[in-house]
Amino acid sequence: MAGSSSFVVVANRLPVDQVNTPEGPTYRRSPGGLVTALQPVLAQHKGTWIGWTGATTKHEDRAPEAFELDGMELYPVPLSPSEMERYYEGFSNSSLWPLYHDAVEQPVYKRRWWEEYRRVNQRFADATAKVAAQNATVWVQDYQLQLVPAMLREQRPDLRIGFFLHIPFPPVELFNQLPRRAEVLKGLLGADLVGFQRPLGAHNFLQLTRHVLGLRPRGDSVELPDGRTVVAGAFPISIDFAEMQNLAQNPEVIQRSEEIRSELGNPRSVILGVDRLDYTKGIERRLKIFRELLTEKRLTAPEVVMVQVATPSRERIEQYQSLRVKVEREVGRINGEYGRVGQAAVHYLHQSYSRTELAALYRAADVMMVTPLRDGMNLVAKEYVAARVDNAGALVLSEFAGAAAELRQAFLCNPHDLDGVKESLMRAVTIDPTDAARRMRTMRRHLRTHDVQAWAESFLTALDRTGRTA
Ligand code: GDG
Repeated sequence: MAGSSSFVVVANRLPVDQVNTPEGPTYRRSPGGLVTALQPVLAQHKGTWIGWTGATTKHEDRAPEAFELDGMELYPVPLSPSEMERYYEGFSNSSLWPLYHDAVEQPVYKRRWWEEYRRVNQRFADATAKVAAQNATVWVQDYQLQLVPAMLREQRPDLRIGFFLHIPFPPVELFNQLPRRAEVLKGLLGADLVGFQRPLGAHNFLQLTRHVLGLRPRGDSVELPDGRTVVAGAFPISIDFAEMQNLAQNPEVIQRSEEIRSELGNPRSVILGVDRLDYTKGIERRLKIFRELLTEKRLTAPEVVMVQVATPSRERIEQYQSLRVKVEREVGRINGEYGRVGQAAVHYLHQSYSRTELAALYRAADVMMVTPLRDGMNLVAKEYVAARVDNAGALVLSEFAGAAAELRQAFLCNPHDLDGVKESLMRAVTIDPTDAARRMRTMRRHLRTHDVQAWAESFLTALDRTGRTA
């Protein structure tokens, strides 16, 4: 039986943070570009967002009731601690995440993880089938839910289904490692439109339908044996540009950014990194580069200092624990060799910050280093540009981040080539203000129109079109 929502978003997480009060848990909207872009669409269409609240519940417990927030209906899907371990930490983040990021860390495959991934995907699909109205539009998000489109279509062929992958989609040679590769591809092919960050992702996907399933993709689509056509395309995600720009113009944020510089000892240059503590982000190499430049005396501390915010992430997974040890060892080494009493060379912060503090940090940074080994898009790079309302600052950006395709005026570099990154960083540190302003202005002009609202609109328009031409 159909439900009543004509627009449904399905994502691993609901856009909320749980706040525990004496009366029990309540939810507060979490900051994020995705919810900013989708909230107006959801509010307008009596829409529902289906996802996990972020707190595991024992099997026997029921999921919290659906609730309303800012005009959106939020529909919680329960996850038990062992499902969390196998579906989320296991198959999603220890198999798929490293594999899809060029296997920069060795993916781990375990059969019981797959079983749980399938079961949890089925639960999300069942919930969606229940709440979606007849002929509704459903938008499934990201690698944790790749089986949902086909599971949903089986129950509800009337729906128009879109899928968007936030992370890279690997080439044939890598994807072929995946023990359940055919099932994953068939899962995605349940959608009418499969969206990727970059055209290469769409290309890899279409090639795989040929190599693994023997289909014959043509142009940007592939026809299935049942006669249905699935379209693949690139929809580079972006940020809420206006939100970051407004934050950065706020007098309190400006004052805070001045305070940060003075707390750092008023250095000539502040180099900033802001990342989830993840091995795809290239944090360790970035620190090594800074150390080498200090050793070679091309940079000297504390005239130049580095601030590295490494937001805690996936802390129960072993590879993340060992990354933390390696990063912290490197920070200790740099400060041991190049710091002074009361004057660190690297300020390392394994903490999560508010949006206002992030905006103040962006404004305080002369150089922003975004040097992932592989990244679907990288929103931090775009946020830095949006925050530079003063047209100052310079961005060093990895060619392996999706954002590099758009932010061409950044100092682009290959994060595997340490000497190349060093050159880019030195050019950014010593940039002439007129050149910096020219580059920043061009990047800002691009992002002003290519924001997250435009992204959602372009995906949903394309999804709508697939229904008409089919
Ligand atoms: C995945 C893909 C793709 C970070 N620290 C704090 C904080 N953040 C915010 C940033 C930014 C977001 O988290 C991180 O987004 P990224 O895009 O940089 O990276 P992933 O988390 O890996 O995201 C990526 C993205 O999905 C979207 O499709 O771009 O390629 O890997 O917005 O500002 N926010 C707050 N405190 C922090 O300490 N409040």
